[in-house]
Amino acid sequence: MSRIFRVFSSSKSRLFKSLDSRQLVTVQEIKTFQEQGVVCVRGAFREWVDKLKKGVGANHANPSKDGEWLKSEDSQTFYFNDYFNWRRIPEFEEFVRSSPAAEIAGKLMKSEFAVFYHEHVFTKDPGTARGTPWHQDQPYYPVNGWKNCSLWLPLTPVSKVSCLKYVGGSHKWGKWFIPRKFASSKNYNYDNTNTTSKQEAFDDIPDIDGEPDKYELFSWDVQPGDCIAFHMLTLHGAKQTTDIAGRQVVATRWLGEDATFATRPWETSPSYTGGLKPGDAFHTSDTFPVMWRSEQ
Ligand SMILES: O=C(O)CCC(=O)C(=O)O
Repeated sequence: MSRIFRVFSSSKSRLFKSLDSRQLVTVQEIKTFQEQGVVCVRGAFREWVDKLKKGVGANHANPSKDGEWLKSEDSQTFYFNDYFNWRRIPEFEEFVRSSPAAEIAGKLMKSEFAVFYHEHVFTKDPGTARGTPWHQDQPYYPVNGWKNCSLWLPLTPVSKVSCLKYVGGSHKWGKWFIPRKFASSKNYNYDNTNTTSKQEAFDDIPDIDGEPDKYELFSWDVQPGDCIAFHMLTLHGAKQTTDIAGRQVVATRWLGEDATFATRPWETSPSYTGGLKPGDAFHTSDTFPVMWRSEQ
């Protein structure tokens, strides 16, 4: 092959690669995710919606030991959540292995590779009064490291008022907050006056609803197949769902090359350790497989 042809064909393949990547996630979306801690990516998963709905049906019919049906106080309606079922629900496994989720997450995290942590189903029945308490995800998890990402993927149309709200930039505050139980919206038991190092110090979540003007809040009207990608330290929460069809969501959680196993002052969820000890890298455990690698 002549040198000119080789140069042309390699720049051509680079061009196609960058076009292909742009279709999945743009440079601007990566920048927004990094700076704001949350970004809405439109339409990447439309062809996966029916399959994921089937998976949610299977999950509802047969929840795991961690599945929770949280009843509304005023009606027979429920807020359901369950996680880590992808190995026994084929529709979820196919999504995790074959959809563009791993690549999108890997690129947003700016990671060499994307490790799959777990999937998480959230469904709200039409009319349920249950909201989602403000929280960050990472304090619940036995995960340290900066490169991480959740893809929150609605399977029903979700209006801006029923959507999660995200506090822009909160992933960079350098603060970790005490987790709250979804059942009661109350803090986990934790005495933050009794800590020996800053690293162990977890704060109370500020009163975001009481002073919304103090924060840059993001939320969107989203359609099935869109996704909202957010950092595991980004504060988020939701009011009750007013959408007629309720709201069905599958979130997938992804970790990058710097993610290591950690302990917390409470029982972490998921409880699966994959045999990891504190400080071990997640990608060294078969429980948390690498699903995508950068070609660079
Ligand atoms: O959709 C919800 O109600 C909660 C989702 C959530 O908190 C999450 O994906 O981390």
